[in-house]
Amino acid sequence: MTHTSSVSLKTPLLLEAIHCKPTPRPPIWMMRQAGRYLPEYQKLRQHHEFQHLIKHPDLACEITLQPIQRFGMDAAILFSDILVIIEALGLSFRFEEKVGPIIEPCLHTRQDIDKLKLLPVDQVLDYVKNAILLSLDTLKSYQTPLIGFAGAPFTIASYMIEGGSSKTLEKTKRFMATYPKAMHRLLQLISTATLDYLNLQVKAGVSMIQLFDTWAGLLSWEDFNTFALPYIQQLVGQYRDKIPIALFCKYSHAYLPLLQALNPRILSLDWQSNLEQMASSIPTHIAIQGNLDPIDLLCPIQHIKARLTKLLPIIQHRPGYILNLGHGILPSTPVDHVQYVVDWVHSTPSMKISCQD
Ligand code: 1CP
Repeated sequence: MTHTSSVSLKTPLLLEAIHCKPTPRPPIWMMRQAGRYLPEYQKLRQHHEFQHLIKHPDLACEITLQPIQRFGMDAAILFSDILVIIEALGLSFRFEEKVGPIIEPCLHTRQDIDKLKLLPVDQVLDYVKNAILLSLDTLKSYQTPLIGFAGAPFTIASYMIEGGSSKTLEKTKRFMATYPKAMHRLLQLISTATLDYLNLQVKAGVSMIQLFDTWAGLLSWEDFNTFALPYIQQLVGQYRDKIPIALFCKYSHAYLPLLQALNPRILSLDWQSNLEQMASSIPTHIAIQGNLDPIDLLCPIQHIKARLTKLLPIIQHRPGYILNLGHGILPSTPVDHVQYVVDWVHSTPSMKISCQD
């Protein structure tokens, strides 16, 4: 199904939900909605490297728009990657099929960190600004807001130290234990770069920022408090009055009270969190986003329907709810299952509370 522009001039549902206003139905978008499960993305990918796609604003814009055109999602997320920021610190990355990201050179010692220099973010990542500007221009006719994003400092630091993906963060944890001061210098440097990067995105016109601390949930309570939380706090603190920020951290149910205490505008819950409990315990001025298990979308439609039906009490009674997954959509997800979820949300019963105010 192809969705074309709407003629209504109403505030987009996403923006209403971010401000915790009642909406006739919840807005929906999906983490990693622009990507590998889409045949139209795969087609482009046959001809171009991932890097080429993110660095060419016309292609990045085309991919950003794909889930809007195909499904009618209520928000677009810029097609890019959290790792682009490391280029502003003089490192480079590439993606290898079946391996994932490879970061070069990766960091082994204190001296490696002392050698890092922050390059001008607005010059190095000018292509991101151009991709945002082009996407916003094209999104106008769909009246769909654009979400920008960044990795939180801990997650970015972990890629720089591991040199790629890791399920245990062994090197990062050893580095933190051996060189805690150097780790803080690294985190502060990334934080400064990220502030500039968010500034670039906000100035270009995104409506919301999703901050991904994907791997901070692998930390112990003490390490989370020492190495992840203060840097998320810096970013949320600096941007609270400038743009709504959604905080996402995989395996974060234990840390949700800490994230909530930062008073972000939106909490993006992973699929292990008890959404019903969170919907009643998180203060109603904080919007919540989530949290279907991405694997639910690989299951039969009846199962997906049952999962969605369970969301009804939240949809009908909790203003400030954004329907999303609890992590990124998987490459093997059938597109008709994504369409089913979007269609279900579009036809879902209205909120039982007034949508007038
Ligand atoms: O075509 C390909 O082979 C590249 C696959 C791909 C895609 C489509 C990667 C490599 N990144 C992306 C896009 C991407 N990455 C987006 C685009 C917008 C959208 O959401 O549709 C976003 C927001 C990201 C964010 C991202 N990249 C995160 C945080 C979100 C999360 O999933 O936790 C992380 C951890 C990354 C690193 C990364 N980039 C790509 C991959 C496969 C990974 C994960 C590797 C790993 O597991 O360590």
